[in-house]
Amino acid sequence: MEGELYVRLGYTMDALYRSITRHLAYSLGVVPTQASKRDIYLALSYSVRDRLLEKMLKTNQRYEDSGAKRLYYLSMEFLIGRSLANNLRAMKIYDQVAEALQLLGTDVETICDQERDAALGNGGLGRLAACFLDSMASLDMPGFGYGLHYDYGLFEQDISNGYQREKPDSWISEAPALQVERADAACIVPMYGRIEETKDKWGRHNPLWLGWNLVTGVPYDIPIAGYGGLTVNRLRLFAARPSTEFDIKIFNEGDYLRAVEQKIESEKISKILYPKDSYEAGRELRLIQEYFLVACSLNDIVRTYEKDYSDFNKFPEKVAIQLNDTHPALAVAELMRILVDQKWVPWERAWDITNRTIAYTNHTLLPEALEKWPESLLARLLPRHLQFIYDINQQFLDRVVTLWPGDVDRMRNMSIMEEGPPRQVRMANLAIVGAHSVNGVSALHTDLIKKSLAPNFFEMWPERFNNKTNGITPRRWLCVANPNLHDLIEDAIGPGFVTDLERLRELEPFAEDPAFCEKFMQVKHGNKERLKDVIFNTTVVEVDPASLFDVQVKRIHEYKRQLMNVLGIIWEYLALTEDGVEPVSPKTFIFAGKAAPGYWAAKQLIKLIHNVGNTIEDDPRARDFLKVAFAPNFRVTLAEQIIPAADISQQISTAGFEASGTGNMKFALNGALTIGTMDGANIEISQKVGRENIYICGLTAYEIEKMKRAGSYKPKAMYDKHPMIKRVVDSLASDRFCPRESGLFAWLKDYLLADNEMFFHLADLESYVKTRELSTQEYVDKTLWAKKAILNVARVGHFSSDRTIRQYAEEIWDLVAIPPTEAEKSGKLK
Ligand code: 7GP
Repeated sequence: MEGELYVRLGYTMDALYRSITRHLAYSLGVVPTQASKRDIYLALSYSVRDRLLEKMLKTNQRYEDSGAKRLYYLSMEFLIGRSLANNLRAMKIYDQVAEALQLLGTDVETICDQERDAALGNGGLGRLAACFLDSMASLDMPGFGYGLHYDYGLFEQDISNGYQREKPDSWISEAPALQVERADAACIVPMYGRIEETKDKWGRHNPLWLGWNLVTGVPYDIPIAGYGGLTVNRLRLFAARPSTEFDIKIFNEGDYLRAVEQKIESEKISKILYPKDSYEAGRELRLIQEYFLVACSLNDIVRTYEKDYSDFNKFPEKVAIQLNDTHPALAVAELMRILVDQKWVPWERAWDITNRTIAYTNHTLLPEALEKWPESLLARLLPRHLQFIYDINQQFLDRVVTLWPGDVDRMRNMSIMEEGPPRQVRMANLAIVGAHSVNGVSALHTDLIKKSLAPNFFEMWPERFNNKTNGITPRRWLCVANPNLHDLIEDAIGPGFVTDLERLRELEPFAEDPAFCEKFMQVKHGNKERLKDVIFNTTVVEVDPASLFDVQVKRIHEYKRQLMNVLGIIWEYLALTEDGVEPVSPKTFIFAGKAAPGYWAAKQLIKLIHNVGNTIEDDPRARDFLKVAFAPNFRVTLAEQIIPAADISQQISTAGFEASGTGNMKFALNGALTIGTMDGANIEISQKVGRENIYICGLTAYEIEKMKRAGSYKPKAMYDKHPMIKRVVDSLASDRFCPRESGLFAWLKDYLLADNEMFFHLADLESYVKTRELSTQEYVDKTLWAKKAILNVARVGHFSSDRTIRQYAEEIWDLVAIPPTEAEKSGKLK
């Protein structure tokens, strides 16, 4: 069909109003005058979805016409949050929609506030994936996400008597307004079964994988709008469904119950996101999930490629695959299997294609997060893949032997198989061997990968290792989260900086402009007022927007050292109540974050934060100076409310442990000053904003490493020597903060004083407390503070995920932008 491919959709206020009312009637069956807020939210989302799909089809056509290379980002997590407001801004229809909604007797904020978060991720790794999708679309790059369509996202966190309680997050009721089901592109995934060793007609070894179970992968596409709304990419999420073919066979055998059981079994695969941000050993269902993602994605990728090409010679020139950590590392074996077993590509050639296509990003050095899967489990679940892993390993070790003959230790260390018992497959080794690029996510982290995580691999393939410092999308983390700051900046430096964030530099002179400083601080104050309400509604704690908002929000983890923050608070509390040292400004400490359900120490920390807060609140000497609030159920939407309101951002991980951090960037972009250790991207942030505009404390990664090796960290000696450290630790271990639950926190004293305390809390405590004091003093000088905050905003343009994605595109993927045609820009249909 030539000419009008689609019904023409309007973008005026009028057209949007008609579209919303039409969806109210014909998608939801409600009369506009009787529509609830939720009805209107859904009708508006459907109207937006129509328009996104229109642009998505056109974008896809443009990519096909160009024959350009495509990038596929494989990730077990995409932490999207809400979509509606972001899409309205990207498509530049926010104001029109606001007007249309007024005609319906409501307003755009209220309606956007109806949306639930899509929480298909745990933390940094999943949120980074979401920022990357936004940047690829905004840069007109053919880059697509592949993930799982979980029924349940990350659990909801309730707080009861200071303890975390988990509740299921049933997200899918919300999903239809965001996505389209693509049953036409479903694929079939085999698992389990056995290998039968046969010979082909030329007498060559020809193993067959037989007797598998089949599961169907049904794709759901979520349109991802680039800024400007012309390029719309897609995130494709697979849901597991029973394979109909298999069902029919059992049904025909008359075993109805077994067939239904099988159905339920299959659907389990995409039921729930694992709620750990470091992996949990040995969970069979998790390995099945990882394989399911890989099998569905590669099936789709290969099918798309084969529409245009009859052999695989051009595959690495047309396809790039990025592995978001090792979770999808089975892609190495699966691509080999497809090429060799299904497409008859010779092994060596297949290996070359695989290696040139796949790249791997590491996101953590924590030993417990390095995935290993028992050989026996793989032998059962994926017998053919295991054979490929053996062959890959054999070829690889042969090379190691030639390069370092007789170096058995090196071989043992580099092998993809770890000797047992039990024998295990090391997924990081598989990813490093299989990929042409291995990258870390900050300069320090990449350095540590080279020197401590994989030094032997670095020696063998130095050119393979590279750094891509993380970034964040300014569309969500400035335009959507902090519209008033965005407008203020736009008034000062003009439009265009949202897609060219280095332009924020032009703000620098305004740091000396008293009128601008005044307005900047007013915006911050407005954001603090907004947050005050959010906190009051969820905790009943009343915070004072005139106080300093000192914020630490992120997953609860020992290495992130929320405990050190609490020790600092207790220090200030004791100084105030026992030594009569008043802080120069009233302070509000704001925490938020989820603990993995099985992580006892992290859950205790949540309880501790609550109890310290209550003790201070109950103390008339302290409550007017210090306040602690723990905002429950941290998620993207809450981050959007908290970050713009922060004066201080706490980024105090033990140096060497936080791969990069991205929260640190979001806070700086919103004008908070960082108190941080020399860890992850904090180091690069301090280089950009200037040491005088950031509060750095604590030991360096190098110093910590040295002390660890020498065994010279003696926390007990520090406790004995330093009276204040002693007082803080003793009060923590006493019943002072748990009068009704005697002994609750006593364990923390043993924990902090043990020589093998991994996270060096007491080693950094004094430096940390002094740095906090300095920051509080400077906060009182409003002129100085405004200047520093503005300079932070002006100098963090580097941390836009647009910059990160450009680097991936140029240095790893060899991916180019395919910008909209003139016809698309002028709004004409093809
Ligand atoms: C996180 C890192 O902890 C954080 O430092 C980094 O900024 C982020 O990835 C994005 O690169 N890691 C995870 O969230 C995670 O789940 C386990 O790591 C593989």
